[in-house]
Amino acid sequence: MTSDGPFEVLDVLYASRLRELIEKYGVTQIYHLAAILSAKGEQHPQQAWDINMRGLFNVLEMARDFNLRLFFPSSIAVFGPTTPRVATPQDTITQPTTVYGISKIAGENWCQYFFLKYGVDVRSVRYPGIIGYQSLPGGGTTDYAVEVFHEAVKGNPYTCFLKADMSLPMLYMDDAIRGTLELMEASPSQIRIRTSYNMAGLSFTPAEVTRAIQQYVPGFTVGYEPDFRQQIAESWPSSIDDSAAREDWGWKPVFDLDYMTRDMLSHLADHYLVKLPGLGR
Ligand code: VAH
Repeated sequence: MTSDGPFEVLDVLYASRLRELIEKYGVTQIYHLAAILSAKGEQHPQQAWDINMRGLFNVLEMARDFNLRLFFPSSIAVFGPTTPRVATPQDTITQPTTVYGISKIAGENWCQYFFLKYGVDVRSVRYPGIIGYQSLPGGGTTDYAVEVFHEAVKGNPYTCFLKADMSLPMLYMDDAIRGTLELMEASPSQIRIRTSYNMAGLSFTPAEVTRAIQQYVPGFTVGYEPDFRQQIAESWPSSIDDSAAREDWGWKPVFDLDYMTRDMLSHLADHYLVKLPGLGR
């Protein structure tokens, strides 16, 4: 038991255990966040496909059997090199070139199938890169945008695995959580799209987030050594049109680059017990 309620460790591929826990706790909603992300998925393609798809099938079947409301996180990784990169539309070409992206576009269509065929109330957004201080990143192409803050607060230089001018769509964790809850609390009649909604917060490059940090951590430096993740990032959009989410269920981000930077640095300074005079702490 945690301060927020019951806590169980579950392998999402273990369907019978998932069913037991749903019955044990009288679960009414599932936020299905378990998946292998883009970079890790390219290193273990079969495992990524298996976990991302079998895990989704398990929660979709449970949502059907128990009439649960289900959240499925898709990603801007469903877009590929043939997708318009600027202000990527809600309805456009989706030819992803990563296993992760392929699993997410397949997942979107399975979610729509379960809605149309069985009436399962499954809802989804295409998350950009999500940035938060609550945990370290794990296997994504946008991980640099979290790692860079940790190194800045610890007083270390950072070596970025993407090019300095690689612009990607991002979203601060506070906005991501609030927006996801707003989607899940919306009336079913508001949810016009049952594959997945485009969702965006802010776009920036490694150079831009570095400059934002240097406003508060003078002397912080970043070097660039692009690796295989640069090619993944180049296949994704640089900005997203999320007007459908704004019109249908009132989505609106709050955090811009400076606000996010101050919030990240402030929380990480507390975490590492570090003083940041530039931040007035
Ligand atoms: C990744 N953070 O980098 C995830 C996300 C759009 C990126 O899906 O794989």
